[in-house]
Amino acid sequence: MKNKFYITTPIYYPSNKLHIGHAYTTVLNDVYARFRRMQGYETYFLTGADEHGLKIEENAKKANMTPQQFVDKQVEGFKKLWDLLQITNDDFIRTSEKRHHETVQHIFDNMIKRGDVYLGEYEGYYCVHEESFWTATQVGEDKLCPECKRPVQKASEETYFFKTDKYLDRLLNHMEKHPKFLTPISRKNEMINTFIKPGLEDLSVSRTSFTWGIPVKANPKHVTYVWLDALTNYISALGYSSNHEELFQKFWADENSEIIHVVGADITRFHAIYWPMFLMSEGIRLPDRIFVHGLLMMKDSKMSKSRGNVVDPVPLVKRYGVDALRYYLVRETVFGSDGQFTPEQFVERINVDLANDFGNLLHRSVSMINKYYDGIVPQYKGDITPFDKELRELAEQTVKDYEAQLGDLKITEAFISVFKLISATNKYIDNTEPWNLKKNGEDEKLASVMNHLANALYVAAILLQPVLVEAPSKLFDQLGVEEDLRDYKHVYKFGVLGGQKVNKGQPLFPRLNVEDEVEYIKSLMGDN
Ligand code: ME8
Repeated sequence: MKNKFYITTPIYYPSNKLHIGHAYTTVLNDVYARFRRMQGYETYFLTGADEHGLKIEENAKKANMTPQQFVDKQVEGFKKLWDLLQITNDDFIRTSEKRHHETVQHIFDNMIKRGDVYLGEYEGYYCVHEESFWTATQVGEDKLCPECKRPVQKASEETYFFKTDKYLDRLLNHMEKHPKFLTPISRKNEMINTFIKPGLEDLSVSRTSFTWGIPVKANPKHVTYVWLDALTNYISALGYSSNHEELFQKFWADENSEIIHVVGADITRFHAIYWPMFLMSEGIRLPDRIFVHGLLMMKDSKMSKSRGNVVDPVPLVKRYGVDALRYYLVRETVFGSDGQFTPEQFVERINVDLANDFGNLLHRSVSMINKYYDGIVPQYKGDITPFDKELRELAEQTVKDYEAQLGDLKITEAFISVFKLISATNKYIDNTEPWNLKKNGEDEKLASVMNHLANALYVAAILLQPVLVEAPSKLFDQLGVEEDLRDYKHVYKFGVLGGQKVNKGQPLFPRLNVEDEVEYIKSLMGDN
C-alpha cells in the first residue's frame, strides 16, 4: 500500500478565462487531496498554468501586452478562482518560471545527448488552437484540424523529432502489466486503436517560428514544443534536476508514493503516450495512474469559449455558495464519463440532496433532540429498536465503501454511498416514528433513536468534508460536536456522540425556487 500521494491537474492555458470545465477537474482533484490528507497521508497537490506557445503570443499581441504581462494577468484570475473554490493545492507551477525552464532545458539536452531526438525537417500542418501538428491525411482536403475543426496552417521548418519507436514496446508492455496505469479502460483501448495501431510517427518537439517558449540550449533558435514543455511541469514543480530535489525524491522517485495525473479526455494522448516516453528517455519512473475524466458538454457540444457556450463558475459560487457548486460537480456526472451541464439539474441537485435530504435531516434531528431531551444527545447504549442495527451497520459499511471508492478515484460513487446513508437515516425516522415512542413513553427506544440519528449524521458529515468545505463544521456546531471529535479517526467507531448539547442553527442549504434560479443561471450562460 502506498503511503504518500502526489496528484496533479492539467496546467491550464491562460489564453482565456477558466470555465466550469476547468473548475470540474480542479475540484475533483481537490476532493481527492483533501481525502488523503484527512486520512492522515502526506499528500502533494499541484496545479498551474501552461503559459507558452503561439496562441498566447498572439493573444498577448491582441491585448497590446507582452506575453509575460498577459499571462501574469490571466494567472491572477486563475488563482482568484481557486481561492474562491477553496482549492488546497500545495503549489502553483507556471511554465514561465525559471525553475521550470531549467528542468525543461535539462531534459531536452539529455534527449539530444542520448540520441532520443534528432534534427529534421517538418512538413505538415499546425493548429494554433490545439497547439498540435497534423499530417496531410489528418487534415483532409478541407485542411481543418481533426480535433477542433479550425483551419490549420501549413508548416515546414527545421525541427527536432523525438524517436517514439524507441520506447513504444516498453510503453505497451507497461500498459499491459499495469491495468490501472490508464483508466477508464476504454481510454486505453482508444489510445491503442486510434494512435498506436495505425503507426505512431516521431513527434516534433521544437519550433523555430515563434519565440515565446523555452529555448533549446544546444540550439537556441529552437523553442521547446509546448507539450514537451508543459508535461515537464509535473516534475519541475518538485524540483527535479535542481539543487532542491527533496520533493521529487519524496513524491516521485519513492515507489511508496502514488503518482496520479488527472486529465480531461481531450488531452489523453499527450499524457498516456508521449509523457511516459519522455520519462523513459530521462530514466524516471512512470506515474502510477493517469485518470481520464469525461468532458462537460452544453447544448450537445464541448464547452468552449470560442463557441460561446461556457458557464462561469464565479457567479454560481457567489449565489449558491462554494459547497453547492463543489457538490454539483462531484455528484452530477460520474467521474470518468461525459456529462452535461443544465441549470435545471444544477438547481435540483442542490434542492434534493443538499437542502432536503441532508440539511433538513439535520434540522429535524436537532429539533427532536431539543424537544425530547432538552437539547442533550442521549448516550449510545448499543442497538435497541429493531431499526438501530441496520442503520449502524450501514454507517459502518459506508465508511468502508467510501474509502475503497475514493481511494480508487471513484469519486462520484463514494459520495453516492454517503447519500445512501443520508437517505437511509431519513427513512429511519419514518420507520422508528419517534413521536409515537414519545407518546407511548418508550424512553429507552426514543433515546436510542435520537442517538443513532445524531451519530449517523455525524458519520455522513465527516465523510462529506472533502467535498463540502463549509457545511460539515456548521453541522458539527449544531450537533455540539467537540473539536477533537471532528477528526477523521473517530469515524470508524459508531456511537461516539452522546452527551453533547445541540444548538439550533440556520438551515445548511436554503431551498431554492426552481423557476427563478433556472432563469438566473440561463442568463449566465452563453458568451460571458
Ligand atoms: O489542454 N469539461 O489546457 P486547457 C471538463 N494546457 N473538463 C474540461 C472542459 C470541459 N468542458 N474543458 C476543459 C490544456 N476541461 C493544456 C494542458 S497539461 C500538461 C497541459 C479541463 O486550458 C480538462 O481537464 O485547454 C481538460 O483536460 C483541461 O481542462 C484542458 O485545459
